[in-house]
Amino acid sequence: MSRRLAEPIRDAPRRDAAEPVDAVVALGANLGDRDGALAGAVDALAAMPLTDRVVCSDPIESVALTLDGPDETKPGYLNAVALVRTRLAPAMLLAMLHEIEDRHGRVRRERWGDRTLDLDLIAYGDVVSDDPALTLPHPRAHERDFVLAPWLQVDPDAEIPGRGPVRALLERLREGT
Ligand code: PH2
Ligand code: MG
Ligand code: MG
Repeated sequence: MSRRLAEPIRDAPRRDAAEPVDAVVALGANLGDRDGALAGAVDALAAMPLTDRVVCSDPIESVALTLDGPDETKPGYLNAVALVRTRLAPAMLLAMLHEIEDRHGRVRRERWGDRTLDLDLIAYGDVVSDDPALTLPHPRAHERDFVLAPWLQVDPDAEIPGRGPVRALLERLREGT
């Protein structure tokens, strides 16, 4: 091979691996050892490949939201939000969240039913996607105070792509406007 042909390859800019992205994961549990499930999930998030930082909010108590609205008769939830810096692609990250849920005995029976552990991918950087397999940002995150409040704790300047600052969304929700 001539030197001329080889050169462009040798001089081509190096393709770096994907840049890390800040993903937002909501954690929830309303059955069994809720504290243990959330703590175990944070450890499992930190142990994911291509993931170098996990910061989790304090857990908060919240009333179970059902398809018919808040239900005080259901076991209460412990919710938290984790910021996860990762180079995992969104679909791979989602698959890993499901795997962690499964390891915590998650049973998928009823939509919005009681659960030992729920891990929802709320945002992945500023990606906006209406893919039914993974809608980003999460289509209902902006209307859930149990997501917005802990998110604000770990990132006071957080924004939901296409919706605006989390702080303003939470204020609006609490004012009921
Ligand atoms: N998750 C649900 C359904 N209802 N209610 C509360 N308070 N917290 C949750 O995380 C939650 C819920 C389905 O994902
Ligand atoms: Mg959920
Ligand atoms: Mg879920």
